[in-house]
Amino acid sequence: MEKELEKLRETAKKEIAQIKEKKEDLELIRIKYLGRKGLVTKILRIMKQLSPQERKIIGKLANEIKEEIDLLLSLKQEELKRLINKNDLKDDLDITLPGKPLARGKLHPLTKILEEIKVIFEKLNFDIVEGPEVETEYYNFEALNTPPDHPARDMQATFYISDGIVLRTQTSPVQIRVMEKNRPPLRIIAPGRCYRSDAIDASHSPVFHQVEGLVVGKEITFRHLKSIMKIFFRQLFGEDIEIRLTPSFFPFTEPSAEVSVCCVLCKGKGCSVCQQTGWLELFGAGMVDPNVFKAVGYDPEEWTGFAFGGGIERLAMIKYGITDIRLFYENDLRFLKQF
Ligand code: 2NM
Repeated sequence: MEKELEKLRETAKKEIAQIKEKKEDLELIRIKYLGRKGLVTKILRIMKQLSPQERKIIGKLANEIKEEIDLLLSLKQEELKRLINKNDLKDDLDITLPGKPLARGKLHPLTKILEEIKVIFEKLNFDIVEGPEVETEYYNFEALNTPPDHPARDMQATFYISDGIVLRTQTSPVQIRVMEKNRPPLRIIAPGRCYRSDAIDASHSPVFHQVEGLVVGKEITFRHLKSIMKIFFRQLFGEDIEIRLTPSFFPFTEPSAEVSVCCVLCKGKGCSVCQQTGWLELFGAGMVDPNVFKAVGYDPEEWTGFAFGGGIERLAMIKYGITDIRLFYENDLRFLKQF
């Protein structure tokens, strides 16, 4: 009986050692030896028929074998698990493969054209300045020679935060702040977000962007203004572009002008974008009004200067052929992916 048991132990050990990969084989061996009708179980069942002496020895041995098989089976199970994991890695995961490409973001068309504008003016030695979007009426209007009865101060056009506090309607208040803090000569552009309480349509938005420029120095003339405008628009739209200046009015400049470029779409022949005129009015401009210089403590007899400004959306719409200003603010990927 003892010999039989030892033989059982050896064959079980061999069989467990021979298992290569199939987890089911483990279960078959467990049933063969330790199951309800298993070989070791059977011996433990017939114990009652043995003499007390034999029962003691055989019982001990049978229990030992049972525990040993149990242990070997669980060790083998762990081994198989490790092996399977290793094979899975080998078969399914090639860690040398390049990763899935991530969708790449692009610059917003307004950011893109603003970058271009900044580069053009930086090359012309302009400094780029920024300032607050929430302004006092003084910086947004008073200092810019815009009297309280001017149409631009109408409640309809300006967003009031509280008494005397507005959302800036232009970026020129930034230039007032720079002039207050610095002595001439000065050469700056002030780009940024502006607000006007306009009805929304294809070419108007209550939130929009402007870029305004200012040059102050000794004997700065209207010819300098025209020259800078020509250089700027030719760099932005192409070296063959013609520009023209026509009379206009702004409270903060005298004389004032509209700066137009020959329509880039129809080359001046007349089309729907230029309303058959052949010209696109893009910037306002003029010689800084002496009253503006007085407001910032510059002597208008000593210093002269020119200023100009216009909407960035309009420039981008013409440059990229965009026909509705609202597209800039809707974050539609089908639109944004095109630039
Ligand atoms: C424009 C048109 C004309 C302008 C004037 C000034 C300042 F501060 F010097 F008075 N800054 N910007 C100006 C002049 C802006 O935008 C349509």
